[in-house]
Amino acid sequence: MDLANKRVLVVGLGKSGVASALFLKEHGAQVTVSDTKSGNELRNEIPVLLDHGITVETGGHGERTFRGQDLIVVSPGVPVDAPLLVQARSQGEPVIGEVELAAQFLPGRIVAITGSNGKTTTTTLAGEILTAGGLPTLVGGNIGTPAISLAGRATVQSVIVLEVSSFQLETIQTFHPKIAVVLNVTPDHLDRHRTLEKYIDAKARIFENQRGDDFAVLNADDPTCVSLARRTRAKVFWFSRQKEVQEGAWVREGAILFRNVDRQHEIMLASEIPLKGAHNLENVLAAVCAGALMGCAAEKIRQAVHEFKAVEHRLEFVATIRGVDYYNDSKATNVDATIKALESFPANIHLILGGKDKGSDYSVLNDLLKKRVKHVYTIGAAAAKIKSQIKNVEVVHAETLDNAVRKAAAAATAGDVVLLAPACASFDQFKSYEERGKLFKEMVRNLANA
Ligand code: UMA
Repeated sequence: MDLANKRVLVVGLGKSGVASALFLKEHGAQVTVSDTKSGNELRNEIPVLLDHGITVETGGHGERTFRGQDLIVVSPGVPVDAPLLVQARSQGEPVIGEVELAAQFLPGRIVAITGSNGKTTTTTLAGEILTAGGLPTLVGGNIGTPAISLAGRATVQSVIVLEVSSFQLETIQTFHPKIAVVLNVTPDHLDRHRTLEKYIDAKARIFENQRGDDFAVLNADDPTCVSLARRTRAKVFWFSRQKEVQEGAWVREGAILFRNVDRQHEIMLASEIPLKGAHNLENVLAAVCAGALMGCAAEKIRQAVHEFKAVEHRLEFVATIRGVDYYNDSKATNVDATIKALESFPANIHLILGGKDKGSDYSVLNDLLKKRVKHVYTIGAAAAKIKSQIKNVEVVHAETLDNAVRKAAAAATAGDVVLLAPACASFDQFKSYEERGKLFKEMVRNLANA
């Protein structure tokens, strides 16, 4: 794509928007950025853009701004059916997402990882396996480093591991992963996609440009992943923690095996995985597949998994205070992630739930709440909806995270677990799930000093 003197509009001035605007400007485009937030809210982002000669529109998207553009690049958080985007498309203006822009400028092979849960852990681990295997590896995408910001560093030898979300996949055109991993698909982001079917369709776009010499890595234990196998032209490798697979990774008598055609390798013992929870075994199996398919030696894969530390905000152990264990799973932003977190502890859990609702059904937690949870502490905008849908457990309305931590700490006794696994997005009370997790950890550490 030749960007020289092209008029390009970037919609959204978050991480993706800033990185895209700077990249486009550097490649000679005439760039405008538009965001609904006020100039004051964006005071940290604006100066660097103005310094680079980028035009900035704040406080809303002007209709005229969208007219006559040669290209519109949208941030993942911008709904694809926003009226101004629909209108721009109808006038023949190409609309792509930040990941698609990156795809057009990233040399090297892409390993793309999607799924409703486990993406961040699997992306990070796959990056470490490939690095241990001696491959020049870059990691980015939904994990927090916009894919476009890797474009300057990647070469044809690079392996680029990208966490990709359904939002990002909705706006691809040529994005073509050598390996596409789908970890699982459970209801999420229904406020944006409206139906589960549309959410699955967005995820399935990860295969759209794959060919017969590419690979799809799918979870044999997840019914939606099994049905997705029909939607790819790539060669399918499976992973399973429950059964043997023909080609891919599985567990036999406690050992993780990988088989490709007729060659079978023992990678490591499942007991060597330093992460809690059955879902993390799935994440490891998926990352093992990606590493093995890229040619990494079994010993290097084992070493990388063995040395892997839990990703921050993903069932992250924070501290033991007066015999109570505190875990930060702020990244559990949907109900399925909360289920996986609850399944990681046998009983006596004090669960902090709530935040911005995404159209979720919280009643699916009821069975686990009954068996494993002592109290639920609700916070944020979703609190009333959660209270109306859950049962079998005492619900304490805490409103804020700070209050929830203090109430849980007061109620918990030695041997209990206080778990932040909120099943909701963070944006009603926090800037991001990272900010929510960091504050939780700070509050817990303050308890230790109290
Ligand atoms: N905005 C508009 N108009 C709109 C909507 C939003 O101007 O109609 C503006 C907002 O005012 C804001 C900006 O767009 O200033 C934010 O854009 P964004 O939401 O796309 O956020 P980024 O900072 O660019 O972060 C995005 C991803 N965010 C989302 O998908 C919501 C980040 O994933 C990702 O790390 C980052 O790109 C780099 O790739 C976060 C996320 O929550 C972690 N992802 C979801 C998830 O994991 O479940 C999909």
